[in-house]
Amino acid sequence: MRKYGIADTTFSRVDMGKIAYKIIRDEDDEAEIIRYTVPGIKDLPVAAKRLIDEGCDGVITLGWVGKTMLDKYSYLATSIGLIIVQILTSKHVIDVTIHEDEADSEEKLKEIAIDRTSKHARNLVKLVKEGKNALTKYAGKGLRQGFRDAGEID
Ligand code: RDL
Ligand code: RDL
Ligand code: RDL
Repeated sequence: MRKYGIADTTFSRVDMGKIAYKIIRDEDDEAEIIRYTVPGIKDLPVAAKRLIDEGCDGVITLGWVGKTMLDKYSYLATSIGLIIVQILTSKHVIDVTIHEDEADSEEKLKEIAIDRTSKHARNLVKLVKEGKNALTKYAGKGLRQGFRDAGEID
């Protein structure tokens, strides 16, 4: 039985955990899905590690980063932590991060959050279900999450 983990935060201003849950359920209706909500991004690496220790085949983390330099340093630390978890466990931890300075309006930020979460939740299911070559047909296509695809240069 496939098992997915969702780690999200109370700091986030969009309920991305709910969106990820729905997408994973739609894409893999037999799977077990475990959600783990923590206060903020720096708590995500251990949440991801615990989800994997409990048997998850892959995890999606959903973080929201504020606008200040302090927030950006917190994200850098988080990102390194998430990469360490992947190396230690040999499992994918798909990092969905929304940076509050990516857009000027709340509406646009919400749009980015929904798009990035949905696309990466699908990426996670593909990687868990099909493995190494699941995304190979999209290689070099300039795919983006949160924005329109940049496209391939020809
Ligand atoms: O462990 C408790 C907190 O330290 C932890 O939840 C942090 O991730 C909270 N946090 C910051 O301290 C910060 O400076 C967060 C941010 N910035 C941020 O931008 N986004 C967060 N948390 O989710
Ligand atoms: O785990 C899912 C994503 O977080 C991961 O695929 C990142 O590598 C995606 N990504 C960024 O989040 C980013 O801010 C990439 C870039 N920039 C980049 O410049 N090039 C990438 N990915 O290949
Ligand atoms: O070219 C515009 C964006 O792709 C670029 O600004 C990216 O760095 C934005 N971005 C993030 O900041 C991030 O944390 C992206 C991701 N994550 C991501 O997972 N996928 C993206 N962009 O395409």
